[in-house]
Amino acid sequence: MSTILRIAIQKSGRLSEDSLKLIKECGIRFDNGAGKLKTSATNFPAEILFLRDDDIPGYVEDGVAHIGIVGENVSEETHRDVDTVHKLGFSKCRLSIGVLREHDYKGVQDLEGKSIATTYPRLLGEYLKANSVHANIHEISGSVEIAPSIGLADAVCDIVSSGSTLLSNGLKEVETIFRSEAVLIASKHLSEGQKELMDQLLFRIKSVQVAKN
Ligand code: PRT
Ligand code: ZN
Repeated sequence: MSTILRIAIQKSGRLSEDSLKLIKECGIRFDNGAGKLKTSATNFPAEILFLRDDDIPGYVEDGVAHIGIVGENVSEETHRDVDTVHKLGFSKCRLSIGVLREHDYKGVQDLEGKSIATTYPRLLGEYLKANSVHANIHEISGSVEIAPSIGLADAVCDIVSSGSTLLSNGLKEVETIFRSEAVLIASKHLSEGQKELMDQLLFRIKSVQVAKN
């Protein structure tokens, strides 16, 4: 059986467009029919799987996908056993702590005993531990920024890009705990043939990046 490289990318969201663009710029052609969950490249031995970003590290760990494109924030939070192969330079953002604007925040110790709403309990927990702060991590699955204004939590820990979401929810950014961008991750159990294909793709990715700089 001939070797095929299975590449997982986000189906629809902030990573999708740039992930598809990068694959196309690498000269890989495929039929990107709307709503498809899987497609085959026509001029490279690859298949593309369209998934939710949170699921990508797990699929790569299991070897269902051989490589994937995902935010470092998601890759670190899910803590799967995968290799981070290369930084891709797009979808840059940061994971930050925000508190109500009127809060007279003086430093991370102010979070002692407070409750913090987040979808990133693991990264937040590590940060608090490293700073010897004991806070109550309140895990919620979305609309994190609204939590302080409705009395659900004292602070939030969420992804920030421009900062306008924090601002429009009456919050200010007080600590940056993690800086992220899209990365290429790979399974630790690739066959020689799959590795060879990944290296070919990586070579093209690096060439695309060099051409842009
Ligand atoms: O459906 P699926 O699970 O696949 O997607 P998703 O909704 O979980 O993720 P998505 O598409 O929103 O984001 C995918 C990845 O893009 C994230 O994991 C980050 O690596 C990266 N990224 C870059 C961002 C942002 N910028 C961003 N601004 N992810 C989220 N946001 C959100 C943030 O959560 C907050 O609500 O945008 C808001 C803040 O933006 P600003 O500009 O107002 O600060
Ligand atoms: Zn997601």
